[in-house]
Amino acid sequence: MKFKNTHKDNEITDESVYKSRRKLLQAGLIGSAGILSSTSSLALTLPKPKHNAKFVIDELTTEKDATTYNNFYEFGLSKSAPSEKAGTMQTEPWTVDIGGLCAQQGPVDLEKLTTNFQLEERVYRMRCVEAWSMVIPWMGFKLADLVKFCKPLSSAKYVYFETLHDPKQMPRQNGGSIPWPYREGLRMDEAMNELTLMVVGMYGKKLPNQNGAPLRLIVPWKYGFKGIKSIVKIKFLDRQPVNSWQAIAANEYGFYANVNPNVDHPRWSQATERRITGGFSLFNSRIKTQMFNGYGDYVADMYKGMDLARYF
Ligand SMILES: Nc1nc2c(c(=O)[nH]1)N[C@H]1C(S)=C(S)[C@@H](COP(=O)(O)O)O[C@H]1N2
Ligand SMILES: [Mo]
Repeated sequence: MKFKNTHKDNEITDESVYKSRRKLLQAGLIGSAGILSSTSSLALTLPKPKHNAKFVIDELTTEKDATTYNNFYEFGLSKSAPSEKAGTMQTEPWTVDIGGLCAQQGPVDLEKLTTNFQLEERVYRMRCVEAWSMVIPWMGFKLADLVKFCKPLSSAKYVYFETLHDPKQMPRQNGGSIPWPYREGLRMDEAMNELTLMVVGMYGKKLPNQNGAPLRLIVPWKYGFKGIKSIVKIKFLDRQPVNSWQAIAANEYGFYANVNPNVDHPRWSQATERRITGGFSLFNSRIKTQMFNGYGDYVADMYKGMDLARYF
């Protein structure tokens, strides 16, 4: 499998958009009417997203791989546990509780968010800290839109997120070594970055439960664990929060978790990754990991002057 260097996402031409659309067609991922054609048949109807041609990649992980090879520890540690066990999770209705250092306080219906903010479809690379990666067409709105809606105070420097905590629905929350609920956070400028998405769908459909339905975070220049799933709480803080993986092993997983081929995990190299297309196997192509997962043009400025080996 040949890997195409996709550094220049922001210089995508009409031709490459067409080519990638043709690839999706060939892979059977979209109908000829386009990748978004199935959204009208959803129970919770999502408004039609705008296809963002700036974020297209000439390669795509199959929907089957992206929805059966997952990390969602609330349902088990194996990659197949989420797709086997998350199906019964109740995701409608869904409210997000907003609080902390902001003017907008209290619960907000998810539907209000999906109708108030422009939904976009974007294809992003996703790089897990375990050194596998995928290319996934997400559907969502900018976290920046939600942050503005919350009217943060000037003292708010970080945004903090929590996953649903419901051991009746999430069997592994009854034990295990992770302090539940799963937690994540971003610095305010990271939250406001145009790449940062609140995701409600993938492959032109509503987000499957195993991928973090009905609302999850996607931060494509960071390791996958920053992409917290099934979000029920958002809080604005003046101090850097401790995210779940940092709480578990601070020497292995930091707060920033920017994809960085030059900073190895203490137990394995981060220089390359196994690109998952067509089923996980030892024969998946190994490709070079890109600094900031290839999104440096959009994000490198935020980390100027920071020692990225120290703030990993
Ligand atoms: N609540 C919660 N969110 C989570 C996780 C988790 O275990 N629980 N796993 C993270 C990790 S390690 C990765 S790589 C991605 C995987 O997302 P995917 O299954 O949609 O590919 O979700 C992240 N979000
Ligand atoms: Mo991950």
